[in-house]
Amino acid sequence: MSFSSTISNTISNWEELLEIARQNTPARRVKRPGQSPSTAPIPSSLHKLPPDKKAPILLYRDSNSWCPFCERVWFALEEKEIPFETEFIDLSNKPKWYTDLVPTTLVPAAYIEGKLVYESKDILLELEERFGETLLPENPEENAVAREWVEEAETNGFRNIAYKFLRETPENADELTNLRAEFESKLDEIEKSLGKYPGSYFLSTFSLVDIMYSPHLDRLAANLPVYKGYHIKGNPRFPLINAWFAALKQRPAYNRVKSDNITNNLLLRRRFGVEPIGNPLPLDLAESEFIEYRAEAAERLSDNREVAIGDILKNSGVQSLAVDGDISTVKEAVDFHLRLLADYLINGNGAPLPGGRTGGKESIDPIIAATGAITLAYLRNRICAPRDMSAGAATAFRAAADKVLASIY
Ligand SMILES: N[C@@H](CCC(=O)N[C@@H](CS)C(=O)NCC(=O)O)C(=O)O
Repeated sequence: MSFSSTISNTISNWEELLEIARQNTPARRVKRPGQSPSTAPIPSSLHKLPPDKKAPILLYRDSNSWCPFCERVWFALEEKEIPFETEFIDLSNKPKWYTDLVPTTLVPAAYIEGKLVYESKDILLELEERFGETLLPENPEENAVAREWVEEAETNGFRNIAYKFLRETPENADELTNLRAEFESKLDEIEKSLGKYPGSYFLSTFSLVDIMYSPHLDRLAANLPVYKGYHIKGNPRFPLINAWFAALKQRPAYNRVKSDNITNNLLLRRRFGVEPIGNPLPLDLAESEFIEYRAEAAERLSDNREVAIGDILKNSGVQSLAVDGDISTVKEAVDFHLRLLADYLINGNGAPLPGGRTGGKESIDPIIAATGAITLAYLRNRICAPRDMSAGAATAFRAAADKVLASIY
């Protein structure tokens, strides 16, 4: 069997796809050849750094960009528009120099103008100290409340109670009811705090308090529907928390640093072995947002295709479809289906069906179809936001992968 060039040529080549994608999105990342992760985000404030000057911050964060505490720091750096460099730490195999350097051995840690600081809260406060109190209210009384609430976010037990409810599955129904009631009463406290000042944020302006809570509430809002059948979003008991989520969504920095719901869902299952009982939240992208995010997803896929193809060939199982040890057809079919996906991301429903079929009558070679199905299913679950692309782009990417996958058979 060989991969027909007539079929392959039905889709633009990678250079064309990349060029069109780039015309439709400003999103770019830096490539990190041979390293994990294979790309890194570019701080939105990098242009503020004079040439030949080093960024004032070096942030140590987790290589998969899952850590909610690292997200807090990244969120603040983006909000404050401070240029920074990132060094990624593999948490499954922390380097000795890192565990020697940071007393807690945890991420995040940061060199801030040469001073080592660790613990996300302390890093946030140090940034306020050195780069202006832009994330603390000006009014002295409110400023004091903000500082108190930042401390409280670490000591009020919210996180422990919330993650206990999320991760534990007690046999006894009463125990589960108690965990849920305890969690809801913590959310009631947050709801009450959100009602103390005008506007949608904790204080009368966006502040460190919002940053302390957002990575955790985001993960809970994404995971509780799937793993506990419990909804924060859309729950009439928490109108102010819902308004707060809506306000966060308007902030560009938040959209750069957050994870998408599916990344959160997949992580919980993989990392903590929790079994899903409910459905993921519906896609949280407006139709107008889809267009730019689809272009970003296409740009990421086209720009980083070599790494994606290498990963698929090595880890997805497609190799088992090779005939007589010849991987070339499988490789071409992987490449073809990825171009099909990029094309679909760019052109939407105008994109042709696999194999150039128009009415679905002629059937495609089964090995090519199977390779395509594996490729798309693998990548759909493999991509991870914000490690590989923004949350919005990841949402658009997965929706497109599902759509192309559904057209294969
Ligand atoms: N209180 C710390 C918590 C940091 C933390 O728990 N980091 C986790 C990642 S989410 C970590 O480094 N885990 C690695 C380990 O436990 O070895 C902070 O706010 O910075």
